[in-house]
Amino acid sequence: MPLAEFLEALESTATDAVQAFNDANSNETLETARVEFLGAKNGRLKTVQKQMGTVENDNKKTAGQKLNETKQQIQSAFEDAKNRLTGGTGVIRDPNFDATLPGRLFRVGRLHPITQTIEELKDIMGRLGFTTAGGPEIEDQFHNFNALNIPESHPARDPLDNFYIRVAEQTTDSDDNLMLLRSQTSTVQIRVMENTPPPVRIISLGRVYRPDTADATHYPMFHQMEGLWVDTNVTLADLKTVLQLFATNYLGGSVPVRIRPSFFPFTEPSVEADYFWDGRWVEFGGAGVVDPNVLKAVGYDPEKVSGFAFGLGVERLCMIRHQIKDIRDLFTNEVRFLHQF
Ligand code: FA5
Repeated sequence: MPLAEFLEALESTATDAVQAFNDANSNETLETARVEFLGAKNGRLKTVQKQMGTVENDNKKTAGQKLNETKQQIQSAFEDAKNRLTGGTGVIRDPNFDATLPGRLFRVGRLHPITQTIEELKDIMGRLGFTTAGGPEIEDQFHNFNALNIPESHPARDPLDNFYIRVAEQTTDSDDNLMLLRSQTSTVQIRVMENTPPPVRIISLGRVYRPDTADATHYPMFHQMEGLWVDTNVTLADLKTVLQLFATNYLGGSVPVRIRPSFFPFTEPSVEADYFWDGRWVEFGGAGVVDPNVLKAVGYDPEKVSGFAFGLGVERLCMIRHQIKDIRDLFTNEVRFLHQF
C-alpha cells in the first residue's frame, strides 16, 4: 500500500473516531464507538494497522509514527468522552436523570433491633473502659457451672432448665461430660480470667439458651451482656456507679437505679438491678461482687484482687428503649415490625 493511502486511512479513522466520541451521550453510544474504533479484533484502527505490513519498507518508520499518534489521539478522545459522561466518577450518568427532582426514600436492608442494641451497648461500655470478649455458645459444664461455684447438686443444673447436648466426640455416656447450650454469659468471665492475669475489665454480648416457655418477657433464646471488672479494691459501690453511668448513657437523663439483695452462687453479695422507667421499676439483670471461690477457680488470689460482675438481658433493654411490649415480636421477623427500627 502506498504511504499516502495509509496515512489517509489513519486520518479518516481519527476524524470519524473523534466525532463519534464527541457525539456519545450515553454508556451505550460510548461503548459502541469504542468497539467500532478501538476494538481489539475488528476495530477500525486495528484494521488500518494490519495494512502497515504492505507499506514499503522505506516508509514504514513514517507510517509507524503516524499510527502511534493516531492511536493516542483516538484513545484520548475516548477518555475525554468518558470523563465528560461520568463527571470523573467512573459512573456514567443517565442523560434522563434530573438531579433537581425531590428525593424518594429507597428502602435498603437494616440491622436487626437486637444487633443495633448490641452495637450501642458495646459503644457505651467501651467509653467506660470495657473491652469486648467472647466465648462459645456450646459450653462444657465446667465453665457453665463448676467454675461459677455451682455445685453438682445445684438445681440450676437441672435438665429441665438447660439444653444439654451430646457432642460427636464424646466417648462416654456419663452425663457429667454432656455439653450444653450456655445458659448465661457468665461463662465468658471464667474463660477470660483463665487466660488473662488481673486487672480485667470486659463485657461480653451473646446468645444464651434456656428451656423457658415463650411469653411476653421470656424467650428460650435471648442475649445477655455480661460485665466483669476485677482489680485491686473493686467494690459494690463501683458496680452501682457503672450501672448508673450505663443507665444514664443508654436511657438518657437521670434514670434512677436501685439494687436489691438476691442470690447467685458466683457472687457474694448478689443483687438484682432495677431501673425506674415509665413509672415503674424494671429488672435488668443480676450482679454482684465476684465470689472468692470463682477467683480461686481461675487462679486469681482473692486476697489481692476483687471485682464485680453483672449480666443484663439485652432484649429487655431493647424493649424498654423502643417500647416493645412483647419479646416475641423481636423474633418473628415480621418485616413491617422490623422496618420501624
Ligand atoms: C443471670 O443469668 C446471671 N448470670 C447474671 C449475673 C451475672 C449475676 C454476673 C451475677 C453476676 P438471670 O438468670 O437473672 O441472671 O438473668 C439475667 C437477665 O437475663 C434477666 O434479668 C433478664 O433480663 C434476662 N432473662 C432471663 N431469662 C430470660 C428469658 N427467658 N428471656 C429473655 N430474657 C431473659
